Amino acid sequence: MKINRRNFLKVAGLSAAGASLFSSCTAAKDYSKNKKPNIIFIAIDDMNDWTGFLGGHPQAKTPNMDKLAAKGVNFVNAHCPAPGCSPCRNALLFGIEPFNSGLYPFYDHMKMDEKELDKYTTLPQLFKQNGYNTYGSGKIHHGRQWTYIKDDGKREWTENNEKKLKELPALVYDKKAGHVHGNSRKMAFCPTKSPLDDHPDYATVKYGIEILKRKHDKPFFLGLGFVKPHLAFVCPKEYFDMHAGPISPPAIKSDDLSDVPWPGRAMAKLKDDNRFRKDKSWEKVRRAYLACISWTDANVGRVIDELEQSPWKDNTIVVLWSDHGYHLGEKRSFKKFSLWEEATRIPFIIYDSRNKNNNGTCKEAVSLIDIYSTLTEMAGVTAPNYIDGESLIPWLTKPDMPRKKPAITSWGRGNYTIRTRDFRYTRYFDGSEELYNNKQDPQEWKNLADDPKFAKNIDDLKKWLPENEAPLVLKGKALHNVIDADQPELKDFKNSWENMNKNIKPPLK
Ligand SMILES: [Ca+2]
Ligand SMILES: [Ca+2]
Repeated sequence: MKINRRNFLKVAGLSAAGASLFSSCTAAKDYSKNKKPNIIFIAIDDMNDWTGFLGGHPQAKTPNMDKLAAKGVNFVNAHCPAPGCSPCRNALLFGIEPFNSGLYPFYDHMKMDEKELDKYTTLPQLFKQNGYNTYGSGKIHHGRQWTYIKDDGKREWTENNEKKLKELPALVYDKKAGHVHGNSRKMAFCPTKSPLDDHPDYATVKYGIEILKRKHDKPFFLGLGFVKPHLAFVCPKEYFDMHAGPISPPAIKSDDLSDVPWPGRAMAKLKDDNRFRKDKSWEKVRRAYLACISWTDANVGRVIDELEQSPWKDNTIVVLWSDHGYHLGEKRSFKKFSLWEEATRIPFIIYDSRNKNNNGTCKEAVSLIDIYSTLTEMAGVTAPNYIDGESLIPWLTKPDMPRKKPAITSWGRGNYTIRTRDFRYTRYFDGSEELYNNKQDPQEWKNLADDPKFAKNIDDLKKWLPENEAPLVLKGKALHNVIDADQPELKDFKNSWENMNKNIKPPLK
């Protein structure tokens, strides 16, 4: 790819970290001279660091993804642009931060203004416009039409598997073999009794394998979106059997929220935590989550094994990511929707089969917002001018190179967290703050924001907060489940806190 002015600035920006401009340019040049690579784009829903290659839980079993992480670059300090399916995927696929697009909460693409969507070129759409055949199956975008926006996928996909997935029968649950909250289809944590072919992720991989077996006269972009380990935590029994023993709870400090400001407390799902404590179901919930991650791992393995047997094995880039992390009791919370490590940190691997020496572990903070620039540059495709994020190509060749730019996660207008290699600084819309020294306190138990010793750290980190915030986009807005600058109903939350706290054992201070 030619270094145009925009890319030059990007490279120059990266070089501020200490790498020479010359070596960054060389890295980019090496990529540009190659034949167009194929891309396998693996999107995983709600998978946190409970994997072997990230070490978030000692009982995690993910041999296939571990192997992929070892072959490629394993970004162990990677974070989402927003801790919710819709805002994260809009940021990643449109290539723009929520504070620049105004797409802070959830949206229904079918109800959004066409002009709003027309501002952006999605990643698969861009590849399609640049000589690629694009194939999609499963949850790539968030929403009713997982793989496409508005127009039956025509702008993004040469072909997509949506119709077949829609025809799959509902999964049958073996409720007695696990835990189900009431009659809920969603709050279910148990094995399925359905044949493998009925599981959407299995069907998505089947489609992926079919694409890899085809003859291709153009480079391809294959998007495979897995819906597990998202709720319901259900998958074939075999994967529950892999996690039969007692499940260790994560490290939890029961009064952890006591030094957290009100907006942070409001993000914690105390009711869920309270319920699972009361009916003693936390272990079953965690077992089901580990089982679903192992199930996802098996599906990833099927695609990678097929790739290795295929003619594309030496000219394909695999990028694997999850849209955000997950709380399983830490900070007295369940699910995502917060600005702590559990919710922002995600699995993120780039394996470039053309450059098999590009492997290792990157501990610098990176964001999924960087995928757009990275993939387009690797493939020699020119990205639109509005794109946020920076190419991670320099870190594919030198994963331990220091990086200046931190990862920024937004959750509602006004709520931001800045993650560097060693620190996390969070500022909520009302000005309240948190600071964690992740190197010494990986659980983020001790909020240091009021400690004068760290005033300089806060000043330095604050500089990365967005200078301008795009106004919230109203049309097509769906779930808006965060207290933020646009719905600052803190007073109501404070009033209800007393009542909620009465039922929490031990009560929070
Ligand atoms: Ca998700
Ligand atoms: Ca704390």
